Amino acid sequence: MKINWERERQMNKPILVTQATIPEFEEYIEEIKDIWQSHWLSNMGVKHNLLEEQLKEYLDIEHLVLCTNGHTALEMALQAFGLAGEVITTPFTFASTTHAIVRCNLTPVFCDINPETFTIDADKIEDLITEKTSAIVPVHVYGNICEVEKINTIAQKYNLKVIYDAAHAMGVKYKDRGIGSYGDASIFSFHATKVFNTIEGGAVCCRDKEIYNKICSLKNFGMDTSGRVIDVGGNAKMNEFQAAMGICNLKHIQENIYKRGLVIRRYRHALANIDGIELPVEQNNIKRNFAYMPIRVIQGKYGMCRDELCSVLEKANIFPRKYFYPLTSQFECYQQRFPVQYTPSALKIAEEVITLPLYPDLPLETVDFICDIIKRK
Ligand code: T4K
Repeated sequence: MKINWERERQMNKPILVTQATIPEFEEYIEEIKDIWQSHWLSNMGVKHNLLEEQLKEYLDIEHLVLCTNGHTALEMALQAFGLAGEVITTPFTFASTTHAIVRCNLTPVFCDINPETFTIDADKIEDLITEKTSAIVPVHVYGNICEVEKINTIAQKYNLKVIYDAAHAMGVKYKDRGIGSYGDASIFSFHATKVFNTIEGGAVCCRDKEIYNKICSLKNFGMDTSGRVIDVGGNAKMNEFQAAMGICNLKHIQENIYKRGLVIRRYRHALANIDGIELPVEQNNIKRNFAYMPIRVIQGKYGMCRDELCSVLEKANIFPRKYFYPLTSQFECYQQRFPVQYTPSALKIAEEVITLPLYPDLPLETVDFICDIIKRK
């Protein structure tokens, strides 16, 4: 396909890593009209409750608690299980995962990742288990699925809880089951940058009714349905405007995932067979959500290193991101706080990875434009 470089240049519009998906303006206005009539803005209102029901069905799970964002969802899930001591997790993730663990007074123990899927390497978990281990917090990073069966077997053997950070995995299914139904609990992020957004937002899914009740209370200052304060909770309630955005966006999610898939297919086609550019594996038995487009830039095989390629793209007004560099285990705020395990695969991949621009309305000719720059090295 012929690239219209000049048009791109004239538009001079930066191409960012993503662009929030929003409904038609009129559609949202229509959805929020009754909020004006009712004056009911928050505290588990009609929109909130409707979205919870819709998401339970869409995600194919029994219990779901909506919250203000994915991060508070994760903190509440960790708190609800009353965990203590050490938690085995991945350093190849967004700050939120490790911060939530540390903010819940737990010690993260970093496990290396599988270099093909970028998720926690399940074969390395057992070596990290001690008498202090209480849980495993794996991440379905980029919407890639962790080895849920192996993780489940380990958790059963050692009596550990498994709480998945499924922030990237909205709508993903594995073996025909909603991904949120694996483990003891999973959290989703509905942030503006995600496959599905409620502006800011998130949810916890869990199997156990008691845990569900506990999270409902934790998100509302620890109050139960009769108003008794039974827990030291906080405020993580999703408001009606967020929920209304979710109701609108949920109507378009399938179409948006389909369009994301077309963008990814275009990238994969254009970037196949370039020395030193590695494309992510496509997992089997998965209904995917096409959340991110990570590539690896292999120094020595490609003409430049990852950071140099980023600079070249930035000069062309294209802004990919280094999700996830540095590893969370390298964060300044954690130094001297707890021992950091050696995770060679994660270290290597964090140095090589770039996530390319991806959103449903990203024009395919812009994808070609980006790939052409990568090909020219
Ligand atoms: N666990 C994992 C594994 C996560 O990745 C995250 C969040 C969480 C937990 C916590 O979930 P939340 O509490 O956030 O619900 C972004 C997102 O803010 C964050 O949600 C996400 N992960 C992380 C991977 O990416 P930044 O700092 O890179 O975002 P920012 O502001 O640079 O935005 C990236 C691009 O998105 C912009 O270049 C343009 C576009 N954008 C952004 C915003 C805010 C829009 O088009 N509209 C917008 O409103 O963290």
